[in-house]
Amino acid sequence: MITLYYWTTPNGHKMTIFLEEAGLSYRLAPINIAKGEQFDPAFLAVSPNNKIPAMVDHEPLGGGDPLPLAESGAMLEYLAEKTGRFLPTDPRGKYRVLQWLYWQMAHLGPMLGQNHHFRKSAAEKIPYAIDRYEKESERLYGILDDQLAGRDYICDDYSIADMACYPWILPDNQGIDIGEFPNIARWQATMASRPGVRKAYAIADQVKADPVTEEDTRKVLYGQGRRR
Ligand SMILES: N[C@@H](CCC(=O)N[C@@H](CS)C(=O)NCC(=O)O)C(=O)O
Repeated sequence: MITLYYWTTPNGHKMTIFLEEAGLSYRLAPINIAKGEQFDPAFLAVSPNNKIPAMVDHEPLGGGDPLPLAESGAMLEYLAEKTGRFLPTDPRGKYRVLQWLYWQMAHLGPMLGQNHHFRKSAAEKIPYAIDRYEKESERLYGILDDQLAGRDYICDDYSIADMACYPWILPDNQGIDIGEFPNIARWQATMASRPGVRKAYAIADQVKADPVTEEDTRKVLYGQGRRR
């Protein structure tokens, strides 16, 4: 059994997508990050960087005590290794998927996150910052679109790279004209039609029933300094 510490954000969706696709049994522990629940000491013991997603695997790979794990990239890699699914075992195929997984973790997620922050969340609209992250988002969409040309999935077979990238592709929020990226649009439709993906988003809709305001979000999430 796995306990998934979760909220309804792109990084959270990655994990419900994996768990639903693999049919693993898990318990959802919602952590409402707009209400500050990520600073609860019990959660910090699992996720020292105060971010969702995180998990505890009560029957871990290799045996022994329950395994706490944070960082969605590491969690996806761990679950792929544990189940033997969604990550090739041959070295060439495996590292190709990991290359795109780390690309998502290092580029797509952080840059589109900044795009969202400066376009939507920041109280002060700063043209330089909006322009910078919009251009970088367009650049990254272009890289992904090229990779998807002639392929159903990012690395041919469905993998954790697709699960990591898909939740971040939100063109309407990111100032992106998806018409310019036809391979992404096609892949997005394929992803959206997968039963495991549909289930993951249905779970998010249930959890989201607990609404938060932009004001709550601003107070709790932005301007966090050193934790003492
Ligand atoms: N690199 C981390 C990023 C996780 C992350 O940024 N989580 C956000 C929600 S998407 C969060 O928990 N924020 C709470 C906070 O900043 O206090 C991962 O991929 O797991």
